[in-house]
Amino acid sequence: MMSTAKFITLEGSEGAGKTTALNVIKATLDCWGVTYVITREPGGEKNAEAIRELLLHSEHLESTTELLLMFAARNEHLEKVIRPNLAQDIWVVSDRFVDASFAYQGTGRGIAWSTLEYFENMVVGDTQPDLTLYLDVDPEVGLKRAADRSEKDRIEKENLVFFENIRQGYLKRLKQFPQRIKKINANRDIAAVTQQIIHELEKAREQRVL
Ligand code: T5A
Repeated sequence: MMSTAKFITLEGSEGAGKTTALNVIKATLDCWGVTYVITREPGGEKNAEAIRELLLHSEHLESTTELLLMFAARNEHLEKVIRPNLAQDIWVVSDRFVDASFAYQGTGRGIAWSTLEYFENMVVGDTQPDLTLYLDVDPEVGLKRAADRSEKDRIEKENLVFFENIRQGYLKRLKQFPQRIKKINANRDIAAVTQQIIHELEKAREQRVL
């Protein structure tokens, strides 16, 4: 029998509130009685986690190196975690996926959209998410939240313009894939954000997207 497992991804720039959103998704899937794994990018698999270390904690990386490492990690993650789980009828929820590369390496670092599409075709192919929740936060609000929470990694040390560009990248992807990507207004308080996430999940369930 063909697998009916679904693939959900979560996106947003720094301090958007992905940790809270993940907990809401978990609680909803538990309610639905669904079997799932939670994973993340970059990382989610042994080799990919080693690449994550390089990505987040190297002193400096060229933009092209960063792009290649993101997709190398993604390939390991897809081959060893995402596809095998989906094939066994286990849902996959990933904290970030390929849309992040369009936003961070694309509009953030200035790598051409067509280059990103080339790697997307090569590595992701048709393993695209069924649903993506994009937490849209004003960069100033997000950076303040992230700064209050913990020490910054290499990418979080970028300036405000970089994060404004990232937001534009996500909004461009949203325009391209309005059926798959749902925008959540993450500037509001946690209760309001939680409510909208549950609403989007339930709507997708009703529409048999999930
Ligand atoms: N990256 C990733 C790329 O460049 N390209 C790629 O292809 C991929 C996949 C990953 C980095 O790699 C980049 C993007 C990232 O820079 P990461 O640590 O996994 O690094 O990603 P982060 O975004 O840094 O993940 P965080 O765990 O830090 O999540 P969030 O969403 O930034 O933050 P979160 O949920 O911990 O919330 C931050 C704080 O705000 C509060 C929370 O309690 C917390 O203290 N908060 C709120 N406060 C008020 N109102 C709300 N609505 C709130 N929601 C949360």
